[in-house]
Amino acid sequence: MNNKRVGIIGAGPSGLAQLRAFEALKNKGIDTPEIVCFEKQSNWGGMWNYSWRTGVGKFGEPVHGSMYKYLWSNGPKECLEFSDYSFDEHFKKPISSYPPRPVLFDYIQGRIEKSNAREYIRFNTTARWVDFDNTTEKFRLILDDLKNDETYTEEFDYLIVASGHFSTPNMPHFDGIEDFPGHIMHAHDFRGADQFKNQKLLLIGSSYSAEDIGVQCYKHGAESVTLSYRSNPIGVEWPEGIKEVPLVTHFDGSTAHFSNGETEDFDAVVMCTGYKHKFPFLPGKLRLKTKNNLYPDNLYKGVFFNDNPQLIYLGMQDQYYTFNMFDTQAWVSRDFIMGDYQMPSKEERRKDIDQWLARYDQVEDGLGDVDFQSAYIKDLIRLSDYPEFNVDKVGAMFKEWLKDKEENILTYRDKTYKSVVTGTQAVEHHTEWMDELDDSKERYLKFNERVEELTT
Ligand code: FAD
Ligand code: NA7
Repeated sequence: MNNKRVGIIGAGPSGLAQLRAFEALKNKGIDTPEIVCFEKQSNWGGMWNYSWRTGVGKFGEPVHGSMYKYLWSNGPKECLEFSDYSFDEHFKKPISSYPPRPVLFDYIQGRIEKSNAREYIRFNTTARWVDFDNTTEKFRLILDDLKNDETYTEEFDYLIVASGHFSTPNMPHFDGIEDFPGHIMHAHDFRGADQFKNQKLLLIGSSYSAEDIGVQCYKHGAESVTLSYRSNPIGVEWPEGIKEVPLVTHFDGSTAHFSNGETEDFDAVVMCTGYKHKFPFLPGKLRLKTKNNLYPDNLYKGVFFNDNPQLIYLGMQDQYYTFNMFDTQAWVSRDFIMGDYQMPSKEERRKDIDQWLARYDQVEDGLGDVDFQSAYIKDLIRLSDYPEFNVDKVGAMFKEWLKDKEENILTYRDKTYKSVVTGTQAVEHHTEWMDELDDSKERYLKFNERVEELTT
């Protein structure tokens, strides 16, 4: 009888991957520890569980969600496919390579609904505080049952932090912004382009959020979109109506001044300036302190906290790979907890981390990023029995995707890719992405039925 207890904070894709990893063992008849997952929202799915709310949720907790209406996958779905649950198994027919958010949410739920995982999740429960007792070698969690307004404590042998890191806005200040008369928000609070129709929009930042929110607002009728970058522009050929300029120096009323001397008037500003890794429930000595990058320091194999490997972080890297990376992490973590993976000494772990950091230091561009994260995934796959998938082929798809975006930022989502799990070639969505204004699952799937009719 396994009498260990494992606590998981968060039931997003990472936390669900951990539940699934243990479920896979249970299905083989293996005795697993008691697992409890705490989720502050009322449903699972993390970011993919869309919330119309901004600010605080119904129990006064900070809203976790940063996703918005009309969000379509920003990379080919073939690059994130679970290797133990294919898109074919879920949808029973080929679909396109860039589905909208509700379709990916449905896919995530499909796998987890096959198990009893819901039983292990305590929804509407916030992890409020954690400490570690060096004598008992257990974590003590202080938890808030939000619905019943009760606080209680539980002990665990292992703690999995799967609370995400795209939720707490990084919000810089620019001189004069306090007098800007229009709307100012962070991407975290963006819920869709509707409100920016016919507006002149300034987006600060030059990464995924700036690119995607900018293109969405253009697609849904903003008058103009200006992206202001700090280090490097996104640098693609933008259509008329979108442009990139260097960083804002200051605001004067509704006028933004840029470092190249240009000025322009705007109706609204969206800060697409990224997020902070924030763990308000962890004391400093247990807290991961990192910027958003592909190899956060102090995490052995990208998951085990080096000062105390009983503390495991999932999904803390910047992400090319997502769902399949969380899986490979969760499987290795599970094997450690089960005693099937021998943890090297702290010094050896440090050496391994340093090697990865040195390697990451050599990476120069997006293509290098892809190679780096692919190598990381391969390293993890080697360590567990997560069903193998062709990481080299997925890496090649990511590189194609980078090229597609460079060629045409408005049409890259019309491309199709081939699954490395099933060999299925994705079908084209019959409406081009730029003309598709409805992101509902119903329309998306109906639509694919039509494609099937047309091809049979
Ligand atoms: P999250 O999904 O953030 O889940 C963390 C969970 O932890 C949440 O449910 C939260 O409520 C819970 N939680 C947090 N704190 C506590 C606490 N104290 N107590 C209890 N529960 C807590 N990835 C893609 O693959 N494709 C995309 O197209 C894509 N688009 C994205 C667009 C946006 C705007 C953002 C922000 C991210 C996008 N991502 C995309 C990346 C996305 O972060 C991952 O796909 C995935 O959701 C990460 O999973 P996670 O479980 O690590 O974190
Ligand atoms: P990212 O990818 O972390 O990018 C943050 C961007 O914000 C990046 O371009 C930064 O520029 C910029 N930034 C950060 N601070 C500032 C300040 N002070 N001034 C100007 N610009 C700044 O976050 P995203 O939100 O784009 O993407 C996060 C996830 O959401 C991603 O995984 C997607 O799937 C969706 P820098 O290059 O550092 O100069």
